[in-house]
Amino acid sequence: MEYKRILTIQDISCVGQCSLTVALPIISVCGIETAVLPSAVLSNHTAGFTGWTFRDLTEDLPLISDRWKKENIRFDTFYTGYLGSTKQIDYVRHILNTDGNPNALKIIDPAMADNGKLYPGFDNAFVEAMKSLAAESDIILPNITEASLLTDSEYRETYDESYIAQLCQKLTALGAKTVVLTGVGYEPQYTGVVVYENGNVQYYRHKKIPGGGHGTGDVYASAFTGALSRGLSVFDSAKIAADFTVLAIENTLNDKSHWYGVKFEKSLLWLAQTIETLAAK
Ligand code: PXL
Repeated sequence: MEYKRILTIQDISCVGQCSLTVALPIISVCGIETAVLPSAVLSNHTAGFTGWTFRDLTEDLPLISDRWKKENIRFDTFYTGYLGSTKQIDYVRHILNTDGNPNALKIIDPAMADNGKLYPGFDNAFVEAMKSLAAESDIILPNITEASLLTDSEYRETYDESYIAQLCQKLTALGAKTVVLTGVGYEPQYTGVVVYENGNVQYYRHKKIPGGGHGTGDVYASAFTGALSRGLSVFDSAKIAADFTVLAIENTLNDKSHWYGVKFEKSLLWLAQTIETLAAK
């Protein structure tokens, strides 16, 4: 097996089970070398706590990248998540275009919004900058809120297949090659993921667990990236990532004190075994 090296660029939320603290274990357990570039360091994530510290690492990004060039370090895949500033997005685009091996894959999770709202601290300028990163993606992994912001579409809580198809088409018109749209549910008790690839729509429906959980977008994107990097198809990777995320949410449901994230750790073995089995086929 070719041993792949991924670079994931997102924040370290020291507590909160999101971004790098989930990406690193999840991608590693898939059998992929995972290098990290922290966009910022926060005491905890910004969803539900009363406050947080925020150390912006924007100006470290080009310095770190220059060092890697001197060491001749290159990456096979890039996976970006929560980014700390609008200026940082320009640096990240440069890194994605200069620090990769030929044909390096760009997976972009435009982590900036959910449930119809931007996360605290983000504004329209950030959305505009994110569009430029999305435009260069091989695979983009938005939720419906992020997809509507990136495509200047109305955000809807209830919708039909044509609304979803339009979001996907508009994202590809922006420049994204393949779309993996999460949190798409047409019936109250189900949610799912839409894969839009080469003009074809595929849908994987799975159960919806009320009270979903923070950080699940990052858990999902990390498992997807790991599975894809082991040679599984986009749709199979999207399915495995969904099943893994559902397991993590189920592990967490009975613990109300664990409201800030999902307990994915106990399902890592399941993920590793599932991917090993499928990758060997
Ligand atoms: O899970 C997305 C995410 C990542 N990083 C930080 C966040 C959030 C969501 O709120 O606040 C710092």
